[in-house]
Amino acid sequence: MIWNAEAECMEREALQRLQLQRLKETLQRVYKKVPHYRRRFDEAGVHPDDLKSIEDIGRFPFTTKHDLRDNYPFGLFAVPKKELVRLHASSGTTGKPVVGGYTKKDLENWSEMVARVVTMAGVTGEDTAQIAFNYGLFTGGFGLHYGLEKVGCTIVPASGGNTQKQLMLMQDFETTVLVCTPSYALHMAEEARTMGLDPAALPLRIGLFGSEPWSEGVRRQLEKDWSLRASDNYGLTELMGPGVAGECIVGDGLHIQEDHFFVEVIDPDTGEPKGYGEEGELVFTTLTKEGFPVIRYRTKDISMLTADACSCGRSTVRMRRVTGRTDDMLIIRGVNVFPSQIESVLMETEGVAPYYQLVVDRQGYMDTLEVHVELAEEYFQDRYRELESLTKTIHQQLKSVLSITAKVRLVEPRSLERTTGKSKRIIDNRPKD
Ligand code: DLL
Repeated sequence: MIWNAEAECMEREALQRLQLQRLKETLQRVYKKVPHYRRRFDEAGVHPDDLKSIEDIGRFPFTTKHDLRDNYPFGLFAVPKKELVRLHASSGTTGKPVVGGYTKKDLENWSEMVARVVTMAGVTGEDTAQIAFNYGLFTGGFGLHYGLEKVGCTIVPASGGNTQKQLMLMQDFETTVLVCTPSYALHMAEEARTMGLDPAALPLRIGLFGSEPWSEGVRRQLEKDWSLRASDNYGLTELMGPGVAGECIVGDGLHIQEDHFFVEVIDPDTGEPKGYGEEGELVFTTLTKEGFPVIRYRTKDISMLTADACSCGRSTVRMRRVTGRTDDMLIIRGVNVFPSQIESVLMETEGVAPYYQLVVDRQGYMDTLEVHVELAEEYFQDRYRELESLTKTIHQQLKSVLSITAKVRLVEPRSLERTTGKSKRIIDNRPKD
């Protein structure tokens, strides 16, 4: 089913006309209302009137997380605070959080976009959706909540954590849709088995997973564990939260809500534009946001776009699943390493659980990478003596994928930290230069 066929299946030409008109309005508005943008545009020698065609957006300066931090908390908002009806914030690992402010209209648009994304994934008003994202400043809980409510689902606002209770509710309320991070869904399945419950026997049929990178291997594992269809959805606080893009049931990339966001892909090093089918950093401009519009926001998320027709009938551009963030990329002895490459190797290796941690350090002038890999429980019990050969296999596979050597350390089942939200895979002990 398509939630809003008029918007999601629009002719490309009509969509581009709409985007151009909304881009013009947005640029004029931020120039008038947000001193930061006026200053930046003036410094770059561009004026909103210079935008004659969509391509002209390339003349306008990027916005980065630094700009958001420098203007913390409300400096980039385009309306007076009294017009805002909600604030959210992303925690981030360092410094001040990123704050999003929403007007009434922004919240209406947000729930509309989430309604589209969950409908794409196959959710209907008949479903019971258990939201195991945190409700709070994080956009995941409330964002999914209002979209699913708009679709007419029965919502179980469980929030994150308290896994045993989550599982009890799933059983008793006959939950059909699970909403959380992929890593929490893995953990919940593991916990279910510990409680003597077969997760695959529960009535779940769809998993709406997002908020962190996850591999095809993890998708297969989740689909097997829970006997459901695992669907990816993407978003970020800087743009709104979840609902920016989502996977339809064809499962070949995530449809971007292009009537609300203008997307570009750039080379993260040079800022030069990349074409369809070329990997790079996603950059978004909001087209309808009132409270907190952003211009050419550099997400640091690595993906690529395709405009090929999708058999679901939607005409929107799709982004490939995000493989990682430029700031998650490790540079080890000069080689770029993404945690997702390591996850892909591990997920193809029999005998290991989908939990791992990367410990980076420096010995003398030499960076070292140690991969802590958790053994699957069955493997640990049955085949203790084969562990050496398993270590060797992973070591060789990593070497061929990463082109550097990493030390592999197998660790006992259930010894790595579990998370109810986004997972933390990297421990970087190298001195900060
Ligand atoms: O994670 C919004 C969200 C909530 C999306 C629930 C989907 C579901 P932030 O906390 O601001 O917002 O984190 C945004 O998380 O820049 C990506 O690096 C990462 N991310 C989000 N969704 C995905 C995904 C929410 N599906 C940051 N795949 C983004 C990979 C994702 N990474």
